[in-house]
Amino acid sequence: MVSSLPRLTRPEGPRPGVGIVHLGLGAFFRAHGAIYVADAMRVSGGDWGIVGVSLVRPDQRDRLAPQGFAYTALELGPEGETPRVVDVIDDMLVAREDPALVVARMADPAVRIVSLTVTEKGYCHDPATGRLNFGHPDIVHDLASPAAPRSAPGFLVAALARRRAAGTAPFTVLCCDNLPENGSTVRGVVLELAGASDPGLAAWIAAEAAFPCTMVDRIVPATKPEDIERVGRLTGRLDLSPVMHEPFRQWVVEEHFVGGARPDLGAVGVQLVRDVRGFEAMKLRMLNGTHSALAYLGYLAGHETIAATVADPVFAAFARRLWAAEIAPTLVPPEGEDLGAYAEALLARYRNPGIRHRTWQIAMDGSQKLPQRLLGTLADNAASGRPCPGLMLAVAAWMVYVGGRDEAGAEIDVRDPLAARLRVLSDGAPDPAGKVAALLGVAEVFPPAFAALRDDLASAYAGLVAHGARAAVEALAGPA
Ligand code: CS2
Repeated sequence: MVSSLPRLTRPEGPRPGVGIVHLGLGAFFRAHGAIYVADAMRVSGGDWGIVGVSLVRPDQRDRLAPQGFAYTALELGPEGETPRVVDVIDDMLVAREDPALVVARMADPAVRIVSLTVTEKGYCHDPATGRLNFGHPDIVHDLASPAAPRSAPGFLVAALARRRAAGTAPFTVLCCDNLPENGSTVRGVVLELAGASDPGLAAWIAAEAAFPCTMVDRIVPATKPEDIERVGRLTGRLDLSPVMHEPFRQWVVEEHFVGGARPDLGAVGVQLVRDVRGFEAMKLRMLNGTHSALAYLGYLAGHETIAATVADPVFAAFARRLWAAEIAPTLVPPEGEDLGAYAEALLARYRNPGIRHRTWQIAMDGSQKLPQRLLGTLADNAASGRPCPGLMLAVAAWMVYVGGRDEAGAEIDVRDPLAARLRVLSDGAPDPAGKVAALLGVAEVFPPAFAALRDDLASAYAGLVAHGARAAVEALAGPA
């Protein structure tokens, strides 16, 4: 038992000033952006300490506060594990407890960047169109109580309004979520929300603030109780909030910051570019697209993790088929990238036995993820007349998954903001064709043109139900 070990404490040493507020301080940012920022300060200095914010729950703050907000990042490589203590988090706030304090910290002139990992659903937008959902309960709330917001867009607007009133320059909004053209998407929702109450504020934000697009990449599974044990045994310290990550990391950022103010990210391997779109499309479609495909199909076939899924040669062959025949043909590789090599590197990353990334975790929030991961690729293939049975099978697997029963008839714990509605639609239809038609009617997810794919999706769905996910994958990918 590691609970008797001394608690991890913050290492002694000079403490940089705070320059960043991060909304949604979860495992991913702590294993990715925070480490880059720590590295950049180590190389080039600067006051880029981070105030982390949890929007709703206090548990992360409660685990980190007794450790002085320091935590262990454990790199899990095929050849072993390497721990490192990260001490770049200066403080952590829980927005639901004191929203005004969060707005005040974001409005501090010393803060030059507000970064975000609030997950796809945290932007309260409509995933099919990218527009703000004015019917979202948190947006309704934030329009009524703008000084005590609940949503991430609400906090951004409240803090930018405060800065404008105080004559302070806006901050750079650095979105680190897997959204298409993430900076532009967040800019759009912020301008819509600001414009609804104060068009002058929206015009000021549009003219003065910066919303660089970014591509973020590192596989960081949710921390599990056994990870706390593992880190304790390895380091001799009790850390209640370590993060587990693979060795690989990539961050491509559009070079567009208010006043040019940012940590020296270029010195530590961040690619600062003029246009992120090619990198982003490659990553969202090649990595996240196959992640989601393997998550739904792998889950239905009874696999707990991505590594277990691709250990089955039928699934590895299926991923390769998706990359080569259905995803890569829709992409223009960014300069310096070779899509074939990128795909092989992804498969090696998925196989990393140290990373226990649950299919169930990746399957979460599919309604928010499908458009940028699978549906855009599918639409591009359809427009070029290229058949894409693998992508069809993946979307059909999502449809089976949100129906809430696995192949053994057991209940699936579907986590998705639309879960209840999706279940009602699925349960209300008698057969695969009816279920597919009903789900294709969810306009937040599927553009109207997808109605034309109904028959193909229905036969993929019927195949999954009749033969099971593994057999359906094998039928496409060839025998193991
Ligand atoms: C995953 C991503 O959970 C998911 O949906 O596909 O978190 C993925 O691990 C990262 O985007 C990798 O960079």
